[in-house]
Amino acid sequence: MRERDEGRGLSRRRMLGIGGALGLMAATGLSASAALARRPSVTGAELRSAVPLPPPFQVPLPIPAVLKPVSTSGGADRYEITQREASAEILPGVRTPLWTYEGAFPGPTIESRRGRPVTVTHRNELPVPTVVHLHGGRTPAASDGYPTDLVLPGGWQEATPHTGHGSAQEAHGAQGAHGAHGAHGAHGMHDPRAVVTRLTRDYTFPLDQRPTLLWYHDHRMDFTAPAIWRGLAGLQIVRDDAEDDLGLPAGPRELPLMIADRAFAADGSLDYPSLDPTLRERPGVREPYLAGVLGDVILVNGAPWPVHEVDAARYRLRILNASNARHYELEAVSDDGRRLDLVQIGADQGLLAAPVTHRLLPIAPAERYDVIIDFSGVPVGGLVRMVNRLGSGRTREVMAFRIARKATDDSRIPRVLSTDLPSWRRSEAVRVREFDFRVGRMHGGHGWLIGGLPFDPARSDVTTRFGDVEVWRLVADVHHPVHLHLVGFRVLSRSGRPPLPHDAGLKDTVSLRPGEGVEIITRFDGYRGRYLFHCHNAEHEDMGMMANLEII
Ligand SMILES: [Cu+2]
Repeated sequence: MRERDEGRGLSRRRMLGIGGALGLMAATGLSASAALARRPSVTGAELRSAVPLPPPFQVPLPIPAVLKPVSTSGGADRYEITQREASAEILPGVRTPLWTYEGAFPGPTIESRRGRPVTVTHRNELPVPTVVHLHGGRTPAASDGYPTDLVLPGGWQEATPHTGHGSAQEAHGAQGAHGAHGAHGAHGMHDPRAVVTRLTRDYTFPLDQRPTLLWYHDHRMDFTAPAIWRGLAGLQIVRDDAEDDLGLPAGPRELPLMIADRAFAADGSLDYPSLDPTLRERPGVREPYLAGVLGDVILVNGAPWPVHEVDAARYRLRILNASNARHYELEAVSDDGRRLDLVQIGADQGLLAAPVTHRLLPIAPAERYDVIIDFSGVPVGGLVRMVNRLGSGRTREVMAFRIARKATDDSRIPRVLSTDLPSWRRSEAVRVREFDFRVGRMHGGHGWLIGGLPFDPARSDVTTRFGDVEVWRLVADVHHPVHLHLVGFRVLSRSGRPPLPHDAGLKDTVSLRPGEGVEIITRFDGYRGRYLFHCHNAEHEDMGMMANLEII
């Protein structure tokens, strides 16, 4: 197995920075399909930590605490989350300052039931404005965390105009007062529809949607990537009776796994190549990292290469790739080199119709996979490593499971998991749209563009009628994990061929590979209002790769 890896090591480990992208696409005149033929496995550049890193599989896997509601009356649950600075011992013996939800990274998990509304009052005690988005939530626009719907810190003063990308368009007006409408993006674009609050904001989530794993994270205009990197990410789980009745592994045999890479500076802080480390004024990252920021430490639930003791039984792994730019191809390998099946039961937007068995599971930033793994065939004392086939050196390991004891197991994997998946047909689509996701010129520098344009909150990009079914064709230069707010979609095709096995089910993020064209189909319903679609490589998102989606 090792030899085979070495044989294709060169291409497997090739990383594509923005220079590489431009080199492939523009300077040499290579077409997208030629770029695809070279198959770079990663888009982005890796930071190297300046502190000693611990050996793998020493730190126990943390399970994020479940947040207690402050009220459950009136058929709805109310929660309060304070966003504040905290520090944590992520690497043994090293203190790391973080930006957190409730002092923890990941933030506390919110457990919720389908159709039971949840209101979360977020209080911003961080030094910068924030925005909360519940990724995968079917949420009214007012609570969806539009990037200019800022929650300002108590004492926030409007920053002086930065000279960021040197654009003449960057004329800032005066920021509106307390609770005012209107906000400015860092590139000086006034957004008259923004609803800005000071200190707190109530986000209301009806959760009238299929049960699944959601995640909440920061979505502030121009500064989403560094804010998530500093720790602003947490999980929310939606359940319902039908799923509870399936007999899937549950309780301690259901594990949320938030995978994220990070790098550490010499003083123990999280390293990140921000142009403005205060994250107050000038957005963006240093040139080598424009295509994405990768870390050399793999965290699962905030712990480096953790280990978890398990029974020799089935487990349900609810995997989220919360990395800014890193892609993974996960496989589970036992001591004797045997690969365990990863039986996928759910996608971003809930249960599949039927299980799909993988040996190798690709997972792009923001994607979620609901997977059953069976440890019953592994001897007690054995170790099963979760390996990332796209990594090299330390980033090849993710975490491990140590089989601690024999155990009885009455869980099962039903052959039919759900019968409510939408089955939209091409013939139902009232229109087909095409969007190019490409590197390009933006504000005098390099940016990431959709249809040749960088994000502008004031521009109409897509306007669609409530209830319309549409087919979208998404075309990529390098890797772009494309995310639609509000709606789930089905993958119809990849470069004219049938979808891949892991494209099954209802998704809200689809991984475009270099040079690929992916067709998706969806119905725009749920709520009317202003939403977004964007690349979920968080650096691309901050540097232009978003667009407006208005449902009327
Ligand atoms: Cu992208």
